[in-house]
Amino acid sequence: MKTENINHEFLDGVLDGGHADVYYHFGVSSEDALLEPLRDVKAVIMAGSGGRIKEFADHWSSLNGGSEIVAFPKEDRFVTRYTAGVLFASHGMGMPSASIALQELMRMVFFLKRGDLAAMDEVFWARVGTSGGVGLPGGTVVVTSEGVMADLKPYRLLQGGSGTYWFDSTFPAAVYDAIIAANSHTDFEVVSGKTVAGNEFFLEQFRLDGALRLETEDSKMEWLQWLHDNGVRNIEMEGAMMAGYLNHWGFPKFAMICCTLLNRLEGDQVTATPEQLHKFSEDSGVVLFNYLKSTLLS
Ligand code: R2B
Ligand code: URA
Repeated sequence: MKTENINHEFLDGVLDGGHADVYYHFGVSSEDALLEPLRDVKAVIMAGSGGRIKEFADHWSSLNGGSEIVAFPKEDRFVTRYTAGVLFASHGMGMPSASIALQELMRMVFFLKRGDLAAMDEVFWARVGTSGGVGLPGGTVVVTSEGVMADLKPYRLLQGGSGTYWFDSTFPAAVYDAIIAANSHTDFEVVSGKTVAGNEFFLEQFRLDGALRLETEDSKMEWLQWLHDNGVRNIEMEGAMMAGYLNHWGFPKFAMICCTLLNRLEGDQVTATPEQLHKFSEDSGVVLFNYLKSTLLS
């Protein structure tokens, strides 16, 4: 961990009982007894939708002999479940929403591990989601090697008035290699590659089917081809920020696993059937659980 990047000014007071930490968007605080069983957390798994979180927790519980599932009471922002060492939490859509979830979860992990940096080093983080493929057919699963923004540069935020905060939004190679190795026998393709995180589903992903249309067929195809030539394999909306923040604190183990819903070189609209979409989404879960089984159950 990079202790110099952890907000000790605020967080150390939580450990020594000086003040509580209120994880407002999750509806819990560091003083809630509900968090006590979570001290043993080994992995934090995030996904966009609350429904997936409930399914993931149910599945992980069944793989762990029907382990008890702890549900956080507040569900109007994020849905959260904990079972058998894994905390599952939804993050909504886009980096503004997901950054709220991630920052509160990072604080929660700091509290749960009592600020023990070696214990925090052991925690695995992942986002499992959907994406648009770049040169890949719908149904491929991409394990991200590097998160970039729409200009192929790393994640950054405005530093109002004075410039820009830059983040390292690469993903640890040992982890994405291990995830791919744990999934060598699937009936679908699992590949690694760079992933663009767009701040917009339509405009920053160069779609022509939004209410607003700022690109042409030519400029869209030129952008997509440029992404492809530079090793981008899919486009989603959270990964670059997540890698940037997790790297900032120095977590060594994290990943993003996304199924592709369509090949953006062939279109903009998501026209897969509900059955196909269900299978695509299930497959990204299969990739996650094959890895979790290989690391946490063996
Ligand atoms: C993938 O899918 C969502 C948009 O449909 C967004 O959260 C993302 O990253
Ligand atoms: N999610 C995205 O952000 N983009 C897509 O094209 C599909 C899913």
